[in-house]
Amino acid sequence: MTSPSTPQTTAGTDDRAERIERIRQAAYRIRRNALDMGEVQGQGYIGQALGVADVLAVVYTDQLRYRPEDPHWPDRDRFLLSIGHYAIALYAALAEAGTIPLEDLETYGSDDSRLPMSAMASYTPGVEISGGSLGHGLPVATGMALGLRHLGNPARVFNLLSDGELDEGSTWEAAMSCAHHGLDNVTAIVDVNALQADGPTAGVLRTEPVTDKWQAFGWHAVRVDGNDVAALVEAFDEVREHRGSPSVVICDTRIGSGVPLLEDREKAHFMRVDEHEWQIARTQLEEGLAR
Ligand SMILES: Cc1ncc(C[n+]2csc(CCOP(=O)(O)OP(=O)(O)O)c2C)c(N)n1
Ligand SMILES: [Mg+2]
Repeated sequence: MTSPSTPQTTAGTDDRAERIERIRQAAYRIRRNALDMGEVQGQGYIGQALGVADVLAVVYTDQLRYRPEDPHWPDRDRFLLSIGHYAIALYAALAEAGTIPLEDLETYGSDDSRLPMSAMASYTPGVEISGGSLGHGLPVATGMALGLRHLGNPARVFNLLSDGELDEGSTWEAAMSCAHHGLDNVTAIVDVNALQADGPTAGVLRTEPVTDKWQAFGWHAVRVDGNDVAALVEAFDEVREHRGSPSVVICDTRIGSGVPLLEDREKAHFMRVDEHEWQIARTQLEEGLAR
């Protein structure tokens, strides 16, 4: 397993190019961690983890305030993963952040592991809510953000949703409520990978135009290439300054990003990877970092 970087707990003030390179390196390690975990099971939600790695690298190494050694620090920013099946991506990021030890990744999805295949708050340090049943993240984020505001706590609440989660009515009820209360301490992040369990999002249930919908619900909305670290940094820097309404960063990502072998696989939602392919995947990932 690769070693974690020193966690950044505040937005950096270093030179922009250095900052972006540092995040790119973190995204590489997050992808490496995800491949290592994927190999433990031989299959899983590997494409999503690779696709969302750049987003998680920006959030965990550049934006979020937290103490890796004290996951319950009351003033921490909360990161809520409502898409429980993306647990592999979150564990990869938490290992990079130093919240969970790298050795734990070798137990991913095994009996008695702290890292179950669907994220559960009671099992894993740094996991704020249990996922699985889609559409619960934003309602919880809204309640948490109201509570924090009531307490005068300046912490922010982030919620990572998938495009499939936009099919859930509860997401939009919460979106309305969050905007109604002017909760500018909430940042939603939507991973638009254009895919769901039953096929392309456009065919399952049309969610576009996604940006217009969030704006109509009273949100400050920014749409960005979710595999472009520089563009992500700009978007997250911009929304952190926004006041008066909640913000959403809509991220267009590529399933399997960073590993050409795993991009555009036919069965991409739950990917099976042959034994001999893991090393090819790692080599391709390294080649991508060198470019
Ligand atoms: C309320 C609810 N309905 C259905 C499911 C079954 N389910 C699990 S993952 C998934 C796909 C959701 O879309 P998305 O997260 O965009 O898929 P991905 O990008 O990971 O392929 C579905 C429907 C669920 N977990 N919860
Ligand atoms: Mg999707």
